[in-house]
Amino acid sequence: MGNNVTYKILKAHLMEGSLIEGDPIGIHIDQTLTQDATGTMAYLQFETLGLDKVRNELAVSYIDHNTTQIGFENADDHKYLQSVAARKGVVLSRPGNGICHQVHLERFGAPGKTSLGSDSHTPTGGGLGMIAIGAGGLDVALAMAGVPYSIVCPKVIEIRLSGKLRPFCTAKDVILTVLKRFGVKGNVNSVFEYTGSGIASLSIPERATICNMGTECGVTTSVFPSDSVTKAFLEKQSRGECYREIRPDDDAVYDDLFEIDLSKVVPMAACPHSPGNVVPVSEIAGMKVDQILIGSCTNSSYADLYKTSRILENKTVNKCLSLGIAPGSRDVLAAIAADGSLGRLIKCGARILESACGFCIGNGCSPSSKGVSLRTNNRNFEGRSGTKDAQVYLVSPETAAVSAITGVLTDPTACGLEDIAVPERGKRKYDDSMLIFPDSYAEKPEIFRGPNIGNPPQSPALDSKLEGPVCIKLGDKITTDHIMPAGQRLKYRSNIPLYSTFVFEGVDPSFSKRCIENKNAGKADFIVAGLSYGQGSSREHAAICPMYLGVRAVLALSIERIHQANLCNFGILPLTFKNKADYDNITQSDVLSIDDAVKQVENGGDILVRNLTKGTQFSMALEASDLQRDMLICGGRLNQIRQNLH
Ligand code: MIC
Ligand code: SF4
Repeated sequence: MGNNVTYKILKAHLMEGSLIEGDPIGIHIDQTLTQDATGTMAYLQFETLGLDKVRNELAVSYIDHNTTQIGFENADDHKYLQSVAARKGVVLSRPGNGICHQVHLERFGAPGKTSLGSDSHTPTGGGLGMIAIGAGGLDVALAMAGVPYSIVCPKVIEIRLSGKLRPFCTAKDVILTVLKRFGVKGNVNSVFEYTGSGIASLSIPERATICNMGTECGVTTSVFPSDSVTKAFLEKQSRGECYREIRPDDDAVYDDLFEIDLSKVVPMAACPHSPGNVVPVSEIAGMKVDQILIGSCTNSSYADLYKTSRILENKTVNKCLSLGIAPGSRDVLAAIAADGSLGRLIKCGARILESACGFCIGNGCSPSSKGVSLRTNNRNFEGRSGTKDAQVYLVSPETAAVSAITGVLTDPTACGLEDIAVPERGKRKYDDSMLIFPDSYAEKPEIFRGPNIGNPPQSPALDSKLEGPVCIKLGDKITTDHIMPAGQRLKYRSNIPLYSTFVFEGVDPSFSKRCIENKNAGKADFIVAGLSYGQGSSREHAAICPMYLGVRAVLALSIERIHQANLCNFGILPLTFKNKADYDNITQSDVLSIDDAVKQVENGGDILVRNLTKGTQFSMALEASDLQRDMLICGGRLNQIRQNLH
C-alpha cells in the first residue's frame, strides 16, 4: 500500500504513536512561526520554560498584524518581540516586511518540512509541499522547546485536479469551490491533499492561496506535492538547495476523493457572514459595492497585484467606492514598484496600504454602515471588519478589480477582457535587510517589557466539583472572532485582565461582568454552544480570557480542532453533547454541576453533567487524548509541564 504526500512527511517526523487514522500522534516540528498578535504571549510562555534558546531548526517571529494601532501598546509589543527574539535565537521580520505567511513562503518554507505557526493560516506553506499547521501560541512555544506537537492522525482527502483554469478564473475560485463542497464544519482531523494532472499548471502562489483557505474548512492542513514548479520557484529565490521532490506513490491510498476539472471553475464569492456561503459571482452580479480591498495572506502575491494593475490600467476607480490594496510583502511591493504596476494602481486611484494584515483583521478600513465590501481575504465573519452590519463578500483579485471599475459586483469572465500574461520574475537576490537574524547582534539587548505586558496567567488545577451557571447559550458556528474580538481590542493581547473584559463583547456585552461575579462567589462558569464552536483563528486568547473569567467547561455540539486544543491547554473542559436534545433542554442561567470532576476525567470515559435547575442529568463526550486529560486535571499545559519538571 503506497503512501500519500501527507503520510510521507508525517512518517519522517513521527516521534510518538503510530500512523493509524484517528490515533493521537506526536510529530517533530522543524520550523515555527509566530506573529505579533499571538506571538507576545507565545514568547512570554516560552520564557517561563527557562530555556536559553529555541531548540527547533528555525523559529521566525513576524510583526505584521498590529502595525498601525493607536496607542503605545503595540509599539511596546514590537520592542518586546525584537528583544526576546535576539535573546532566544529567533529570526525577527520587522513591520513592513510583510504578512507572515507570504514572507515565510518566499524566504523559509521548504518541501518535506513540518512547520507550526501561531496563526491558523500557517497551512499556506502546504503550497510548497510541507506539512504546515496552525496552533495556539503555547503549542508553538513548546515546539520551540523541542516538544513534539500532538495531533490526531488525520484522514487524507484527495482533491484531484484536472484541466486548466480559464482566464479570470483563479486559485481563489478553486478553494471557494472546495468550500462550497465541504463547508466550514465537520472536517476536523482531515488533510486536503491535492493531486492530478491539473496541478502542473498552478504556480506556487496559486497553490498557497488554495492551501491558505483550506483552514476555513477546519482541516488540519492542506498540501500539494513538491514538483518541478516548486523547484523553479525556489531556484528563482536562490533557495534551490531546499528543493526535494515529494510525490504520492502510484498506489497511494486516500480516505475520500473530490474531483475538480479546473477548466469548469467559475468566479465564486463567499457571501456574508461565512466563508462557506459560496455562490457563483454570476448569480449575485450587479450588486452595488461600497468598498473593495485587495490583499491579505490569501491573495497579495506579485501575480495577483500585477493582474489587478492591468485590469485597472487607464481606468478610474468608480466614484461610488473606495479601493485599497495591501501588497503581501515588501518584496511584492518592490516588484510592483519596479515594473510599473504600482504606477498603474496609483493612477487609477487605488489607496496603497501597508504590507501587513491591516483590514483583514479589522485594523482600519472598516466599511460604512450596512456597507457592501468586496475583499480578497479569507474570512467574512460578522463584525470582523469593524462594522457589525457590513456585508463582506470574499472574491478573487480579478473579480475585485473589475468591480472596482464598474461599481457593482462583476463577473470578470463576462467583461470581454483579454487574458493577462504575468511576466516571469527571473532569478534574484532577495533583500533580506528587514529580517534580523539573532547572530547579527554584537551585544544582545535586554528583554524589554512595556506596562501593558503582563505575565501569562495561571490556570487553576481542576476542582473536584464544578458547579455554577450557564453564563451564555449560543447557536452554531461561533467563531473565535465572536469569543475574543480583534480589531480595536487587539492591542490588549498582552494584558489578559483588560482583554478579558471584552470576551463576547459583540454578542453579549455583560458576559465578562457576570462571569467575574460568579468567579468571585466561588462558582464555575459554563459556556453552552452549538455546532463548530471556536472556528476561525488560532488565537489562544479565546481560551485564556474565558479561563481568566472563571469558565471551567464548554459544552458544545462540536468544537473545532485548534480551539479544542487551546481549551485543554488552559484547563477548560471541551465537552461535546452526545444527544442534541440535551443541548435543546438547557436554558441560559441553568445551574450545572459536574461531580467528582477529577475522577471522571481520569477515568477516560464520558462526563456526567447534572442540570440542577431542571433536575435532569446527561452525559457528555470528552474527546481528549490521555495527554490532554492529564493537562485538564493539572489545570492546563504549563502547569502540567511544571509538575513534570519537579
Ligand atoms: C486571523 O486571521 O483571524 C488571525 C488574526 O490571523 C488569527 C490569529 C490571531 O487572532 O492573532 C488566526 O488566523 O489564527
Ligand atoms: Fe493576517 Fe488576515 Fe492572514 Fe490572518 S487571515 S494572517 S489577519 S492576512
